[in-house]
Amino acid sequence: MVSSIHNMPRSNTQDFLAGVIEGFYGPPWAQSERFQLFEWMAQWGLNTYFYCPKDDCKQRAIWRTPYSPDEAETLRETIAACTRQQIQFVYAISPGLDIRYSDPSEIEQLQNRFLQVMGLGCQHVALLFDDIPDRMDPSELARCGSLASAQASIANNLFRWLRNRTPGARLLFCPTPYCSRMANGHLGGKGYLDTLGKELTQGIDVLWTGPEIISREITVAHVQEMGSVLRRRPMIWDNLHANDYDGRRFYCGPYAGRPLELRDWVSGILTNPNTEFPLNYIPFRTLARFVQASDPWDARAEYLNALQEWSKHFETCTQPIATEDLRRLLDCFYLPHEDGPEAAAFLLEGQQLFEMDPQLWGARALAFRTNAARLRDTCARMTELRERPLFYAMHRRLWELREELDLLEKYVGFRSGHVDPAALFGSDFHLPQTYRGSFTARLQRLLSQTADGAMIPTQTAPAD
Ligand code: GDL
Repeated sequence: MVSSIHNMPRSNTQDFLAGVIEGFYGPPWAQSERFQLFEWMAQWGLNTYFYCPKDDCKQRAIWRTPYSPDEAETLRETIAACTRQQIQFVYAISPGLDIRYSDPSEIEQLQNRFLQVMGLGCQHVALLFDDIPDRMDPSELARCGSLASAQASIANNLFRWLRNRTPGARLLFCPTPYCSRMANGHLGGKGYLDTLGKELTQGIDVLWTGPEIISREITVAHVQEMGSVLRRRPMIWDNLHANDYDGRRFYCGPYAGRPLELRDWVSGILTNPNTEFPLNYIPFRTLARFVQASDPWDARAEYLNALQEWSKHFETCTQPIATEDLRRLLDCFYLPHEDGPEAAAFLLEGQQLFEMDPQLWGARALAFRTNAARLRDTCARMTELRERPLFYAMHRRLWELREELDLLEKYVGFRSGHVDPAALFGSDFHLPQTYRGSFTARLQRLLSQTADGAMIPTQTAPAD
């Protein structure tokens, strides 16, 4: 399997793209946030910014409609800001929702868009076919042979055109199955990736998110195998810190679950992070360190260093927040598959207490209540942050955490008070309808997920 030149270690690090994808669902970043990003990137050595917010309608939903003069001006400003910081700007378009693959006028539409952004100073472009229906109109399918062939043919055509105009320009391509789980489920049709690997012109980069959309780990063996299938080193589109799929979470843990050697087997690493820009300091900082590090990668140590830097953004209008309080709080918003160690220890203590007879809790109950109350108070203190956008970005999730900590603290207090074990606990602050409510929450309670991922009907009647 591991045989071809595509599996030879990288030799030319200048071609290695390292940086940030603005590629999530939800509100795109503000210009001021992008400018801050570019400053950080330049300072930390990240070289690529990839523009493809899913909810820039002209990027995806109405991709044929040109940008208005105002919109074009905003893009021009963004591209110029990148250029000033020597960051490569990549403009991506996602025509897959309704493109007619075999209609040559569609290629013209794509060229027109690329011409528009090139006129604004952009050099590198991308063609994305993620999150689209994987079925083609039968007559189109008959003409093109397969979805993979249809997409490859469009990309090859554009690549030729692009390179004729600008020999150094890059074209990045996101396949319809962009992780192993999708490929294994034959999304895009059987053999999609094989066909793509064979038919896509060499020189076009292929984006890949790893074994999963949100990959806990990406190993060297995995990308070597993908390199063989795709016949080129994959370009990692990393969703490790993306949070657009769950409004209750955000991730400010370190870049983790990827060995440093990964860098030798991919053509770049680009992260598509939290939708809320202010929450991304540690994801960006630790990715930048990862790209340049030479020591063995210690994700927690890197996290703590980055947190030290980020803590300056947590200045308040009253007393400072203690470093350990900030660390405990942010450990609750760590990584998708992993709580930070301090949050994990707190949760474990809660689980163990609840498995015990409250009569035996003793000093453990008091310690748990003290920790819960302290964490709850740290949540409350975030309202004092001077950097308001940072507070606003976290606020809803902090409120939710605060409610839960408050409830737990009260519950453990009640049960430790030598009450009749049959006595029912209630809280005036956590009432039906207004606490843990919403139609969506009620729907969520209809099905439960087992540890291995199976969905089963929830046994108990859903309460509100
Ligand atoms: C996706 C989308 C991305 C989204 C992410 C996390 C890719 C290639 N596409 O599937 O836009 O932000 O998941 O929800 O990852």
